[in-house]
Amino acid sequence: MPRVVLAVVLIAAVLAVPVAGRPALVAAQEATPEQGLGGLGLPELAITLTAAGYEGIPESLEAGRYLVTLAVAEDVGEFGGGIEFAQPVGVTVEEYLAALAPPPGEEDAAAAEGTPALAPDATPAEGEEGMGGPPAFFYESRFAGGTSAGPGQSAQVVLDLTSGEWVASSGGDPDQAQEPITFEVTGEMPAELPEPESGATVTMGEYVIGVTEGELAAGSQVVEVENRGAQPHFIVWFEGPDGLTEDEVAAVLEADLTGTPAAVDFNPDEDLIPVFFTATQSPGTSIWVPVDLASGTYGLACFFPDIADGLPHANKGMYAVVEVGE
Ligand SMILES: [Cu+2]
Repeated sequence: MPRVVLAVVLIAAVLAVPVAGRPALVAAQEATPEQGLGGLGLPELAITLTAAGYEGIPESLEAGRYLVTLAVAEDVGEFGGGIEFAQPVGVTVEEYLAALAPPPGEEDAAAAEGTPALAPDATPAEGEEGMGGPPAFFYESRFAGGTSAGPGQSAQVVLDLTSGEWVASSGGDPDQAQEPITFEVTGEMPAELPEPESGATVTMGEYVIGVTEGELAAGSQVVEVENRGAQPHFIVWFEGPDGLTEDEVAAVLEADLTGTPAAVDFNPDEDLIPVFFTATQSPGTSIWVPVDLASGTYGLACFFPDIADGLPHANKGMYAVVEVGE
């Protein structure tokens, strides 16, 4: 398996962007059912993530729109952890799992390399830039989304699980050694799927990301994240210094790509703080997540590797700066 595949999977994870010296996932989601996701009568999937593994995923589920609650145990580690739901297409589950597993030694190497400001893992491995992008199955597989939380915290997400074989995993996060869980989803999707109310819709596409309905506000709210594009996308939400501009984000992204210092008047390693992550979603999918935002300046960026050249989507312009007011 080419090394770039690992890079792809790693960044598809970014579950708890493992950045030394930066706060882990800030308590971005302390969702409670009162915020609107609990009253829809959706089937629920309560999953616990401990250092030992994922618990609470049955071997077989009915197709449907699920309210997933992920409780992350304290023993998971300082960066917490997450879950991503993927249905391999074009490869067997075994091949997909093999692509998720880091080759021996890779884990330590990745940890030792240090982490540039935004999403370094999305950079194609040296010497592989010319290979024309990651393998096709990565773009054909069905990514339903997912969520993450810090140690001792929990997070919720509403997502759709359609009929077929699924893999629940960290998406290959090297900080998460837990074994992926495979499970089967049977039956047809219900014709009527309740749609959670949301305060804002964030839309992803090539190569744009933005709030297309409502607005992000300070405090607790449900946000719909939809992929209207042709490739898989995910979002790293980060808080930046007040007044952060898109030009500054562009400068940091370019610097990450080239390995040079960014010409910005803040320290990207300390001042761009990942606060939230929503896992990879395939075209046509929506998820609903409760988020709790402080007022401030946020950046949203996708680091999924592009189908054409493997470059992170953020480096093709897929980022946005959003002001969240009081
Ligand atoms: Cu993307």
